[in-house]
Amino acid sequence: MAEHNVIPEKPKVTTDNYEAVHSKSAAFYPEYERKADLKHQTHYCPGCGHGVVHKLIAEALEDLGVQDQTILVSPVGWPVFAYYYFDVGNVQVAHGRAPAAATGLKRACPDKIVIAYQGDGDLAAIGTAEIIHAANRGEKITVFFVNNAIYGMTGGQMAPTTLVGQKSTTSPWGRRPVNEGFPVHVAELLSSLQAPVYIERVALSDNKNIMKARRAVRKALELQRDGAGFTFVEILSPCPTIWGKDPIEARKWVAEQMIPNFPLNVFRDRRVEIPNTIVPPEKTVEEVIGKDEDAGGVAPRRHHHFRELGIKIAGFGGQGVLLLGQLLAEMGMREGLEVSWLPSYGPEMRSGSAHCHVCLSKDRIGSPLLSRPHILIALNEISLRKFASEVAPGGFILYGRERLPEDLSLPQAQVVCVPAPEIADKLGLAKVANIVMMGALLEETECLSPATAMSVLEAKVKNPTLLELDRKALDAGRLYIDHTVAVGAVTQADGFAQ
Ligand SMILES: Cc1ncc(C[n+]2csc(CCOP(=O)(O)OP(=O)(O)O)c2C)c(N)n1
Ligand code: SF4
Repeated sequence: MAEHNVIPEKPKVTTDNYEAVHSKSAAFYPEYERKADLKHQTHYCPGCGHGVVHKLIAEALEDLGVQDQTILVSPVGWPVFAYYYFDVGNVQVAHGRAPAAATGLKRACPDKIVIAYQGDGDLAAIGTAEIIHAANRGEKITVFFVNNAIYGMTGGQMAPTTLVGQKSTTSPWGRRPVNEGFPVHVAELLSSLQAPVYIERVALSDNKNIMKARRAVRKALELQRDGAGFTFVEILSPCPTIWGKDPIEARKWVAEQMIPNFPLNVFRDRRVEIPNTIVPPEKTVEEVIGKDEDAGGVAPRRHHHFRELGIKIAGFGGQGVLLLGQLLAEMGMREGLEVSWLPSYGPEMRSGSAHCHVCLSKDRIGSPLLSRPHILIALNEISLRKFASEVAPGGFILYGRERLPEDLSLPQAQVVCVPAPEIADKLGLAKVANIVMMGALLEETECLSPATAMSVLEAKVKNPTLLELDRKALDAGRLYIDHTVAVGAVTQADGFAQ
């Protein structure tokens, strides 16, 4: 991203025939990445309001000199393509969640300009809760709400803002209040709240109104730059394609149909002082809630031979995949590391596939999601085949079977096979196979201490018989590595552990 703290002089574009007076805002990328046959066009249809709104925002960012401080949050819907155009920090989020993501970003980085750019399907349907609560908390973000009265991207289903009588694929007879309710007036709804500082509705119906929209966009961003509070601009916007109109008719439809239903207005324009009654805590959390006796105190910090270790554990539901991850994260925490645990599993709790990511780090963790884990613990063959190639070169794979499948070659990683189910069966309880794997992991990699493992198990497992089995399973996993793997009896020719 280029430096833009000072308003740059735009380079003049001159040819033999003309000198360009207007040129593309520097807040846009010089070139938009598009497939070869689409290079001459943007994602948006001719006459679409999104292109105009993009332009208004980009010009405002450039003129205010805040391009380098800006984070644009774009959710599902046409707004999600914004990252192809704006040369700012871009974050894509799930449907409706932009105000929540923007809240987190702004709180973590209060000096940034954080923008949520949302459609009406996104903001006023699936994201209703997020926008209302972000506005109600007075988050210091700016929301640009592009209201085209329809779900554009998915081909024209009814939106909460669809007009009474307006046809859509899901209201083919036209919206009927008795069945589908009345259109939701978001700007009015938000202006019933105390915290917002600026709420305006504008329209892209003609040049005069576009200039008003331009001023509103700027004003919202200026207010955010000056630390004011929650700012919101609703923009009535044409969607010629789904409305089945040409661009000129679509603009007319905004003027003649949308504006009477959604009156243009400044609904809120005042500074709000939200009383800050937060006083710094006088006591530590431990002093307030007491020491967690179950935790057995914090284990002494030990030397770790890694700065950051990403572990992926995979298998099927019922194998203790997620629990193994939780235990490792808890152990890391007790050893003074930053930790994260990110589970992923299907709707079925048993027999469906399940995996989790565990990060252990000496530094703050940027993302709990691991695209290149250092270690894979695969508890079944399906997971091994699915995830082995993700392991970082030089990484380690712990496979919970006696040997690798004949046809599988894993040259990039060290592989150790441990027949955990058989070991657990011999101990008398199949479900401690995950603890056998934990023992093997600790012995082979020395990433965490077995003593910490026992202290965590003692805190979590209340049944003494089960705890004893866990202790045996942990030892069995460690011994297997020491006695069996060390003599090369089970690791595979493909791995370089032998
Ligand atoms: C969780 C989830 N539900 C539904 C969808 C399907 N979906 C994609 S875009 C969209 C509607 C977008 O409409 P709007 O927010 O009005 O934006 P527009 O495309 O009109 O600009 C929907 C429902 C999805 N991607 N994710
Ligand atoms: S379908 Fe509508 S909202 Fe989507 S790009 Fe085309 S005109 Fe714009």
